[in-house]
Amino acid sequence: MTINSDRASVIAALRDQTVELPSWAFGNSGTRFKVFGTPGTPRDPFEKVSDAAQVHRFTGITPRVSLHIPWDKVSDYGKLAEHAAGEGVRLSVINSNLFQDDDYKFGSLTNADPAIRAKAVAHHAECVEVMRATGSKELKIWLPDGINYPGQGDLRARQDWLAESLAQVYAGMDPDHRLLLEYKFFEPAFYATDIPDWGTSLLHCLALGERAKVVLDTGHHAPGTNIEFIVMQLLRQGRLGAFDFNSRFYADDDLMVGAADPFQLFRVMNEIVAAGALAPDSGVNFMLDQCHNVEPKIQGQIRSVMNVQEATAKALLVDRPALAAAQRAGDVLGAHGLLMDAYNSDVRPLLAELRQSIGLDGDPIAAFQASGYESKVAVARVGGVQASWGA
Ligand code: PSV
Ligand code: MN
Repeated sequence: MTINSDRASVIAALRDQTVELPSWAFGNSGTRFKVFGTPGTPRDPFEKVSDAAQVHRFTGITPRVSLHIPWDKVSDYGKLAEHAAGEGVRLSVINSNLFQDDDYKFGSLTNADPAIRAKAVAHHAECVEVMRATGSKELKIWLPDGINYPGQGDLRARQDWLAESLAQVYAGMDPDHRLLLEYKFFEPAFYATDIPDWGTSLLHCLALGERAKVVLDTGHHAPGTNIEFIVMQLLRQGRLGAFDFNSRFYADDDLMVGAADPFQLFRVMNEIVAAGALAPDSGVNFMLDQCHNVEPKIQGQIRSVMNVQEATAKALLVDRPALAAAQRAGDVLGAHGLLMDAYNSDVRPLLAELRQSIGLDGDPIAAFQASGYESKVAVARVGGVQASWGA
């Protein structure tokens, strides 16, 4: 077996890694058939942030929380930011919402009606205000717009309206703000989505300017898509702004990252490491975008973070000089074997050691379970309305 033997550099890279958590992962979620409640589910953004902080407390690598507006609307964002700081985390990416207003039935930033497009642009101005109040530097837009039937809308006009609307949103942002533009191949629209792929997202980002970057949600591709190729290509262009990590078996399942296809996650992290994009100043924000329908939510987030760490550690174990030599020599099986040597390494002892070296328990899930937090909040959080995806 041949792997990278520079253990110190592997540990140093892992020590610097961070993952951002989504506030909505801590609320209830489900399918269109049923949303199950869970004792102790947060009832407001403050409680969601407290739960997110638990993940950071036990993994040590999740110091940031993304918010979704209006789901996380509060009257005093300064107070929410202070609450986060008190819990040892900070508020980060602000996600806009263009999919839950009746006016957006036929589109938001792409609507044929200029008044509705203006309303969608104004929503982003509101999100930028939230960014100023929370200190967030990134605005994330996922566009649900699209059409269900051929002929229903003018594909080209919708792109033009989108470009115009996005330019207005971008113009309203501060010079140190970044716009993160997410793509998704289908759902809620079934025939044609207005930003269905990385190419469309990239074209809009290029038209907007340097501070517009693409978000790659791992669940937003057709089955069989080579996601690591997209990662490599966006990195080459300096336009990979962020990941929304999750797993999919069929559609946009939003399951725990690394659960469906740990080898794919490794291949993605392999491109990241190969391009030097793991470094904190690389401009790539590694985020989770998941829902925990049936598993305990905080533990689900901890497991996901551990899966990302394991894939990263394996990617760091690739013997890159040996791999480059094998690739150049046309040694097909040798090169493939080098990748598989890293992938098949058991990195769990290394990660446990890393955690212990920063004063954490080597087993974050067991330590969290032993902390009694879940039963404490189940008793404390009675009454009120449990937060839910979409509320
Ligand atoms: C859309 O499916 C998406 O991936 C976007 O990132 C949304 O903001 C998020 O999910 C909400 O769950
Ligand atoms: Mn997403």
